[in-house]
Amino acid sequence: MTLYTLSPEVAAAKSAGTAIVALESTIITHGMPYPQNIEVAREVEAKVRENGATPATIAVLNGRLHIGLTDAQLEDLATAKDVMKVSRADLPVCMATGRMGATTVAATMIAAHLAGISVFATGGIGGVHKGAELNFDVSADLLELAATPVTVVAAGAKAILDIPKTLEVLETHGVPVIAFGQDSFPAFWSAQSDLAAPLRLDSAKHIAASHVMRQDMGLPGGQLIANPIPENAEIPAQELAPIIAQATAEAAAQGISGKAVTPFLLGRIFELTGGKSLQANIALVLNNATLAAKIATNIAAQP
Ligand code: PSU
Ligand code: MN
Repeated sequence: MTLYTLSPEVAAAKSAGTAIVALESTIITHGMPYPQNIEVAREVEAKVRENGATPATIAVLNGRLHIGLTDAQLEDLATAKDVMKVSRADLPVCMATGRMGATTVAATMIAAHLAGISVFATGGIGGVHKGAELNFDVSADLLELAATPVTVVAAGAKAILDIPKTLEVLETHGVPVIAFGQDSFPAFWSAQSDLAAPLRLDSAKHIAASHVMRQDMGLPGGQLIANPIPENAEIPAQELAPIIAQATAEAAAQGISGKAVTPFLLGRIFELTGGKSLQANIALVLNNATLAAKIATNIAAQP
């Protein structure tokens, strides 16, 4: 038996050799509340289509890995209870035991690569958490970027993370971190940060060409494309700093650890901003879906 099921739409795109963009599902189940999660998931898929590519939202439904979900499957996932947050370590366990699972950036990259999909759009990646020198909390997303040849479009990293340490780990592992159209590394809710991005490219065409160059050279690992949030959707960093500090302190006080840390922080920031963080999050995910679709169409156009 094959390892996964393609949605009819994704199967058609694969036979035609047209562009496909992978989308993750942890953002749906653990990153946003219902019903905004399902609305955003549908809008992101629509944005990919508008820009000439086919969306492939990835999740595990009753133990089956799905590459592309029908609307009914998307709804099942968004409303299911007890959905596992599935990273590299969890994916085979979730599949072998028939559970529902939402894939993180790491697991979505693995699934996309299995299905021959080169480009993936998300909001923010996991990274090195604040206090990592004591708690050792480093997301498996960073090691996946080093291992699996998928180009990931994100809006940089959230300030819940230690962004300088996140960039250092990516550098150590040889992951190209490429800011789109600017010199600084974007900081999720803010387009600019005071950190220089290691690399910069100004067109989807060049990003596609460097993806293809890595394949031709046989280099393992992907590219991280850091796409700044649209300026009209930004939230000033000084407005979020005290909220992030509070959420981080609460996580420590309540002994939250392991894979629960990121969902806990995202949920508290949503509550403490009265939903404002979610509006920005939606805008940047749509913006990333647009760029990812353009990169994917450029890759698909290569001979
Ligand atoms: N950061 C965000 N939004 C998210 C996540 C991270 O701004 O939804 C999710 C992604 O699925 C990411 C995962 O892959 O959290 C990382 O979790 P961890 O830090 O436990 O590796
Ligand atoms: Mn972690």
